[in-house]
Amino acid sequence: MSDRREFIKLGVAGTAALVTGCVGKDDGASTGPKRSSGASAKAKGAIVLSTWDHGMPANAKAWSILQGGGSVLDAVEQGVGVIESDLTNRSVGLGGMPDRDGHVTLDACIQDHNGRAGAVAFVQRFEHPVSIARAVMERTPHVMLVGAGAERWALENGFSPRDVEIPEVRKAWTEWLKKGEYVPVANVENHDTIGMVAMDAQGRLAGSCTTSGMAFKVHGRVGDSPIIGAGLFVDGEVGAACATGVGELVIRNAGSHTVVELMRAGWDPTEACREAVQRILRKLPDPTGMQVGFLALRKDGSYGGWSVFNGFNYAVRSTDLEDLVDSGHDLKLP
Ligand code: SD4
Repeated sequence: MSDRREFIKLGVAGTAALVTGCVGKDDGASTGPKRSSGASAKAKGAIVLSTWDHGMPANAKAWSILQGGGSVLDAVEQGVGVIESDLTNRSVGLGGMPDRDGHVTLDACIQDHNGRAGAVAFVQRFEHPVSIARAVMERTPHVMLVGAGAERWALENGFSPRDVEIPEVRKAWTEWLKKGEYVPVANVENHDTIGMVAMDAQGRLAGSCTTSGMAFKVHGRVGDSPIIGAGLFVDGEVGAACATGVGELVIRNAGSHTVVELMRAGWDPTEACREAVQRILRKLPDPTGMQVGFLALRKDGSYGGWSVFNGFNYAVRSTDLEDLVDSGHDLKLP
């Protein structure tokens, strides 16, 4: 496990030193629309962005759909679907880390150019929660279904459950049970929740987000990832944003919606992500282990990301670029 996911837990004292000693890549200020050192880039035409390095294969799939004339909604659904199907991924899909009762519970959402949205939360035994989310959007008058009701609806609507037993995950859970302590951790490597935002050549936007959530969470806990406005927000007039990291912080600050609204007010995508991060930090007495990263795409093709700590990266695919980019950050891990 530890070779795939390397968590760094900061001591409280260590973090306090970082907060005072190393805030910000440029001037260390914590308020206002500052020019960030990680400036936004701009793509011409279609573009796909997704969180972490598993965003690379996800983007490749999404891009092939766009190139083949598929819709941007198909692209964001099937792009993240590649990662949901990867059973070696410990934070997305059925290969994810379980909650404290040993159950892998999944959250996902999707939103289109016109603001239509679908979501599922706290679902078990389905390989593609993002596809159920899309079906909720397209086949019901609702936005979100959760738990047993979502599972029953999925069964009734043609989704088949899949039972997966991964000894390595079982072992990690039984190890965890020895102490049974839940500590949010900042994942500084990668392989975390996947959020994807994309735009086709006609300027139509869509986004998706899917996760198994925080490892060893309380059974029933739902994070930001399936919450429209928190883990994802798409507004066809403005742009799209998605989030990764400690979901509670993202929900409390309506993270992705905040980023999009800042872009609507004229903020550059990177600066909008940074301001959303700083709003979280301003209310957080101790940021120990509290990684959050935002990724944003504006309708004019400009894009950027920002995170609390270093270590967050995102994958970019456009006509002339296929790359993994380190986001700017406010706090530095030792
Ligand atoms: C959650 N935001 O469930 C997700 C987890 C995550 O990086 O993104 N971790 O809170």
